[in-house]
Amino acid sequence: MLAALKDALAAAGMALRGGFAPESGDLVPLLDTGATARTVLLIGNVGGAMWQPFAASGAQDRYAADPMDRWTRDVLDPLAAAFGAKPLYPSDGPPYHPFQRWAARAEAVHVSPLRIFIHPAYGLWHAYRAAFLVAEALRLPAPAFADSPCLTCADRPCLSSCPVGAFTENGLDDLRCARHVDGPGGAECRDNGCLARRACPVGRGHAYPPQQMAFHMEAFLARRR
Ligand code: B12
Repeated sequence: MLAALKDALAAAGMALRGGFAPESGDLVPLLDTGATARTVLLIGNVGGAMWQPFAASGAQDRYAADPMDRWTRDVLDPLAAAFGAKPLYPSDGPPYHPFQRWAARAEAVHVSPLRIFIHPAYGLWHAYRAAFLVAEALRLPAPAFADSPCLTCADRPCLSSCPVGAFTENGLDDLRCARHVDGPGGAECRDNGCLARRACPVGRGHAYPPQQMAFHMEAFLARRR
């Protein structure tokens, strides 16, 4: 089952990001049958692999709002049905499903100083597209857990690269960020992606292509306008 799922995901530029056997503290909802899911599979995107399939899908012409989220559902709802899984999405909510908590159960990701999760190989260039809840206990390869690369990063350039200091002790000041990015001095972040995220030395080779950077920035601004 997992090999077939991986192949189907690869066609959409997505990847299986690992999985875990849920426990009560994981806040995993029940299946539609009322039973407890025995496996949660996490699906995501790493590096720029998803951009081309998404751009070629026509979703940006088809959907005026949230085209990537809607395309994700178009791709993954039928796949989940074919695999007998219940799909959950990061944008379901509020209240939101705790995708980052689940991610930390499934693979070697850690909270970065920017609060988004860092992966030892992909750095900050990855995200989650869905969780598939499965009734059966699937045998999953053991995750290759590793320490956070931030522990040995003395300079922490991510924290000094935001032109308006939007990363505060309390997390991202998204209003301050959006005002800058949407303003006359924000073209560099708007067109080429968040300067703080791009300052991270980990996984630079996996950075999203410029069109994807600009797409995510515009989506972030659209939520605030
Ligand atoms: C709401 C939201 C936002 C809001 C945040 C509003 C706010 N102040 O809360 C806004 C719109 C600002 C936002 C922006 C972005 N977001 Co956002 N966002 C979400 C969303 C939909 C819900 C987050 C949430 O409330 N979860 C509920 C809590 C209960 O979940 P949780 O997993 O238990 O929470 C964990 C985290 O909070 C984490 N954590 C966070 N901060 C800290 C700090 C410390 C000290 C510790 C220990 C833990 C910790 O630990 C918790 C427990 O494990 C998630 C998707 C999701 N469903 O999780 C994406 C998500 C977190 N966002 C994501 C991204 C990529 C971004 C952006 C970079 C998007 C962009 N423009 O490209 C920006 C920048 C974010 C930044 N630098 O901080 C990704 C992160 C992927 C990753 N690598 O980790 C997610 C997972 C979506 C996805 N599809 O993958 N986001």
